[in-house]
Amino acid sequence: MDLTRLKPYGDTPGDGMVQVSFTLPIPVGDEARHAALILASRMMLKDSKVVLMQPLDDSFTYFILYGHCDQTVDYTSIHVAKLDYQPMTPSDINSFIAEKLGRKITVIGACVESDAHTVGIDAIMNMKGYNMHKGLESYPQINAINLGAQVPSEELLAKAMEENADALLISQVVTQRNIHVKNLTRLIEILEAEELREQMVVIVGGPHITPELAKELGYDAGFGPGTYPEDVASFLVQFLNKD
Ligand code: B12
Repeated sequence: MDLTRLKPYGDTPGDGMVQVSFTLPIPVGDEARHAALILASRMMLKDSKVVLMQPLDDSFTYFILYGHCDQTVDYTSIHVAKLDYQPMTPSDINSFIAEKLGRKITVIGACVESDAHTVGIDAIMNMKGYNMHKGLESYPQINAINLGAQVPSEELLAKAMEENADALLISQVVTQRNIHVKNLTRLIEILEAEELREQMVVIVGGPHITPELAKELGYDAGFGPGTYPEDVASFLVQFLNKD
């Protein structure tokens, strides 16, 4: 296969078949189907077919279309920034903390400022965890404190000082009008103004967070969708061990 001209795979290699789904704010019907097909052609899909058209209510319709995409990508030219750590199991992480750091560590988690989406930070922190991966509260060597939703940066930092925290775990889910960037920047600015930035590891996660964005905003690491508690814990303990 020519990886310099990578194409989607449907039935046969390189046939370029893709599936797209979207909702239109119009009632279901022949006109709606036609509108969806025109949109698909303007997305540069060829020979598109509507394979599902379903009313969501009287004035919204959901579509799934199959179509042919001629575009290619040079896979060999792609270089993505990755976090530098070795994945470890929860049991190895606890042993690593006990043996290499020689003390329990404290992490404080929160959805800061306007964000009220706690499911992500709960997945990382809470005892029951996520998808059968237990959260940091279940790690004997980690003192995990979850402050929950809409925590002002000042309140988070006051708690971090009180607990002598090793790390802050920040969650940001809403990205409308770049509010995540504003909230995340505000936290770093306050940390820097209080001369606290070097005292703790600061990690951010959320569905639109990438390692690149996190670095750009002054964070030590960023984790995106599908993160498990042991991913962030592996990174954190290895990062703390470098100091
Ligand atoms: C549940 C939900 C809500 C609930 C939240 C309840 C709660 N207690 O969390 C309620 C109803 C309150 C809500 C409200 C709103 N919501 Co809402 N919500 C959702 C929904 C359906 C699911 C989010 C979720 O729980 N995902 C599951 C978790 C497990 O995934 P996750 O957050 O990505 O977390 C994982 C990783 O990202 C990562 N991670 C996350 N945080 C962290 C932190 C660290 C440190 C690390 C290491 C990793 C990490 O690890 C996690 C596990 O792998 C999404 C749509 C969707 N299907 O995603 C919309 C969605 C997020 N909401 C949205 C919106 C717009 C809103 C509102 C503005 C709606 C409104 N107009 O009022 C409000 C905003 C409220 C506020 N102030 O924040 C939009 C956001 C669009 C955008 N990109 O900005 C979405 C995408 C819906 C949509 N398609 O429009 N919402």
